Amino acid sequence: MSNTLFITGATSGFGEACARRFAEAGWKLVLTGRREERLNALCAELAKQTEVHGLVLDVRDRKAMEEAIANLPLSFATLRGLINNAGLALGVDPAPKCDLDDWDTMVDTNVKGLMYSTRLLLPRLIAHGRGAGIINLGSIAGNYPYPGSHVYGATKAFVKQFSLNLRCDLQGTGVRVSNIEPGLCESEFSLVRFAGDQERYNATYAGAEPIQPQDIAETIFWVLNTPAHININSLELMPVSQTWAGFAIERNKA
Ligand code: NDP
Ligand code: 8X3
Repeated sequence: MSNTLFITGATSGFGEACARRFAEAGWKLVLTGRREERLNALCAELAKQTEVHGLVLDVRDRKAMEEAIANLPLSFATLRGLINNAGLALGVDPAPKCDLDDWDTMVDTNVKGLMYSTRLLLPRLIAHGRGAGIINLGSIAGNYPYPGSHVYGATKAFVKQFSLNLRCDLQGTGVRVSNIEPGLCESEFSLVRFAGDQERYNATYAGAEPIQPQDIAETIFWVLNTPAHININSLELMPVSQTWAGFAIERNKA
């Protein structure tokens, strides 16, 4: 059976780096994202190495997802891998100052979008069977609290539990499920989070030697290529420069 991979959010960051890494190894690819120009350019470039199918898709649009997946070309009928990568954080303001629309967007993308792609693609992964795998992009934000993480961190806690629960239901199918939980990584993620503010982006990564998208792609490539009898349940990674802050204590002024 051929090695075919479906990636949500392949137009930048981890998704794009994964597309390049797996194309290099000859995997056939289905790549998705909302930014059509970028997606087309990437597909055209990678088509020189492997078979690629691009889908301009918003993972929040359940109907569009259903239609696009139902109409995948026959040569992508079975999947060895699904990388549920499309996701975002919006803002770091404290909860009382947040815009409810931003909270909706994070839940709709990180939770519901991931739910849609998983459910719709499960039959194709099960059809591949032994050796297939779902890679979910969780985060350290799903493991540890920090100020301004509120709904973003909660969506990643969903990803963590959903990944574990899925494993139970997939027992006997051979399909593996892994939750990749990165810390500080340099990508457009922070431009999106800070609404395009380049100075805040620069300050976030300055002097921190953050993880790069290629590092995540290499990790995911390893996870999907471990022997078929092994399931990496979760893999948390941080740059060496990043550790944990202490507990916050508010003290009486008197
Ligand atoms: P990027 O912003 O570089 O990439 C995000 C990708 O998701 C883009 O391709 C974007 O494509 C796609 N996307 C966003 N919203 C939608 C949508 N509604 N429908 C379809 N695609 C969408 O960020 P990263 O590569 O860094 O992040 C990838 C994942 O990793 C996210 O889930 C993020 O939460 C997680 N993560 C990131 C960390 C980091 O520090 N960077 C650390 C831990 C986890 P387009 O805009 O074209 O639709
Ligand atoms: C992204 C990592 O620490 O900014 O998920 O939440 S963090």
